[in-house]
Amino acid sequence: MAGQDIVLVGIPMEEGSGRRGCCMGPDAYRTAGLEQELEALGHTVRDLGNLRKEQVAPLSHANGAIKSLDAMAGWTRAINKCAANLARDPVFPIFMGGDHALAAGSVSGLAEGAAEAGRPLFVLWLDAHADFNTLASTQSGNLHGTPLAFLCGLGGFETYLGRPLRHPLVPENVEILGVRSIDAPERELLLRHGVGVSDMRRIDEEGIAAPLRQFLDRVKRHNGLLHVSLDVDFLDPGIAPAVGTTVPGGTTFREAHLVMEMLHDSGLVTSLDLVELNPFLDDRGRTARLMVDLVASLFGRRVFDRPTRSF
Ligand code: B3U
Ligand code: MN
Ligand code: MN
Repeated sequence: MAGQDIVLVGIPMEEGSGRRGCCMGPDAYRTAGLEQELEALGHTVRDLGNLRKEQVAPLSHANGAIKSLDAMAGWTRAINKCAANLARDPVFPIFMGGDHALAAGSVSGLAEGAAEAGRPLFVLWLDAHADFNTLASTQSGNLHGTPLAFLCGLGGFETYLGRPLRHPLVPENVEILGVRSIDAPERELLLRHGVGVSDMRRIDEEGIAAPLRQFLDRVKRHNGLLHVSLDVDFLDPGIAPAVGTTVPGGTTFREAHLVMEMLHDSGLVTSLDLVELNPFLDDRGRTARLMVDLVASLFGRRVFDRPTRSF
């Protein structure tokens, strides 16, 4: 992964979460020095600035709990086009959110690029939640709880793109890691569709490296592209308070860095979402800085490199 051409895209979307503040996420990453850290590791970085959502005529749904469906559709369409274009270039896109609903656009666009390249797209979803609600099943109405169900081709999401999803993910090619909060209907849907799920129970028993290694082996065997979607609430709220939906019992500082280092060593990762950072809730920028440090680990920063010996 040395010397990559990285493209940063700011996505100040917050309508998918139940509260305000994620719109400041992209600027918090800039302030925390994401670009400079990546350049210091020998990569080239181009910041495209912030994307804007498309304007969509008002949309409604039978589920009256649903919030901001028009905004969701406008963002998904804009992000999808941007991601599909970036997927055709030999660059590594980082989508700086923004709430997790943005992944409906980023991953659907990247899936179009993967299909054109004739390679399967795998997704590692690092999250306290499964984000596998449908428009019919969501009780909160917060659409950041739905992108993975949309991306796996579940029905009823036609409003998001205003057309059918061209390249749904194969649910077996998705691994949700670190999950510890799943709604009852989500549990049923995850099982029915065969999505890979490694919950905190498994991580406690086997360590975080075991499920990750298994998944990475699968990606490698299939010559897949690998997208990583990193939700701040994957981390324990004690180290990452700047998120609207904290769930106790999250990954530790050491587990999270190990995941990033293993991902780096695999050489398989081709794109990244950074989502759910709410700078309004942060404690002197510490969550933003931790996220930047994790990205640095993903891009090759390490504690101690032993030079390879020639004898
Ligand atoms: N599953 C719940 C909670 C939730 C999902 N994603 C977040 N929270 N961040 C829901 O609202 O769909
Ligand atoms: Mn999420
Ligand atoms: Mn989450």
